[in-house]
Amino acid sequence: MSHHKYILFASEDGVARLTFNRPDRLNSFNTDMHAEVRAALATLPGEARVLVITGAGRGFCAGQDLNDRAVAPGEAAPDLAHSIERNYKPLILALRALPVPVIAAVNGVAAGAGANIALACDLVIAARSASFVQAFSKLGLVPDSGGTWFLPRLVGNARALGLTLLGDKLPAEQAAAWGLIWRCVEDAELMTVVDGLARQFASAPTRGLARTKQAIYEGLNRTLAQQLDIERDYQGELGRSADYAEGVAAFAQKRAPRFTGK
Ligand code: T3D
Repeated sequence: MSHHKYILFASEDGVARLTFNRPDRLNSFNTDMHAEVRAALATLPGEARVLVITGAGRGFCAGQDLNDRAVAPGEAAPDLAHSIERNYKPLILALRALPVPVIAAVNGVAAGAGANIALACDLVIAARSASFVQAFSKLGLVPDSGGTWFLPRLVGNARALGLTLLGDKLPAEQAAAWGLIWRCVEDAELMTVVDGLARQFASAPTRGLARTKQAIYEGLNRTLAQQLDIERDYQGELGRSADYAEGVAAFAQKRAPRFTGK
C-alpha cells in the first residue's frame, strides 16, 4: 500500500485498486489528488492485470472540488482550460490506454468529471443506490472529461442531450437499462461482484484483452475495411503469444488454462 493523502492505491495478486479518498467532499478532485492519481496510474500495469477504481464513503466522485473554484470579487477567473489540459484530459487518456481492463465500481453518486471518469473505464458496475449526474449545465459549463464524446456514442444523441442539458441524476438501474454502464447490482453485492471480475481478469490472457479494448475504442474512428486490417494485425501478434498457445493446449487437454498474461 503506497501512502497518499487523497487516494488509496495498492496492487496485490495481479489486482490494482485505486480508491478516491476524500469522502467528506464526495471524493471531488483537487490539484494534489490529481497528482496522486497520475503518479499511481504511471506505475501501472507493473504486475497488475486489472485496475479497479472506486470511491471511499458514500460517493464515487463529484468531479472538480468547487471550493477551489470560488472567486472573490475582483479576482481573476480560474483557468479551467489549463486545469483540463493538465489534469482531466491526461487522466481520461491514461485510463483508456492502460493495457489492462479497468473496472469502475461506482459505489455512490458520480457527478461532473466524476461521472465521465467512470464512463472512461472499460466496465462500469454501479450499486443500485448510485447515480450519474452531468452536473456541468448547472454551473454554466460544457461536459468535460470526455462526456460529450462518450455519451452520444453510448446512449445516442437524444439521451446524451437530455442528460447534459438537464443535469438530472440518472439512477444506476436506468443507466444500465440504457447501456451507459455494464451492470447495476445491489449495494451489498457491489464489491463481491467487482472482486469476482477482478480475480477473473487477474488470471486472464491480458495481452488479448488489452488489444481487444484498443481495437474496440479505436474502431469507432475507422472503416470496416480498416478495422479488418487491425484485427488481422492484432491476431497475428497474439497468435505468437504464450497465452494463445496455452489456451489451445488447455482446450486440447480438456483442462482449465493457466494464463500468464504473456
Ligand atoms: O474546474 C475545472 O478544473 C474544470 C473541470 C471541471 C470538472 C467538473 O467536474 S465540473 C462539475 C463539478 N461537480 C459538480 O458540480 C457536482 C457538485 N455536487 C453536487 O451537485 C452534489 O453534491 C451531488 C449531486 C454530487 C451529490 O448531492 P448530495 O445531495 O448527495 O450530496 P451533497 O450534500 O450535495 O454533498 C455532500 C458534501 O460533499 C457537501 O459538503 P457538506 O455540506 O456536507 O460540507 C458538498 O458540499 C460536498 N461536495 C459535493 N460535491 C462537491 C463537494 N464539495 C466540493 N466540490 C464538489 N464538486
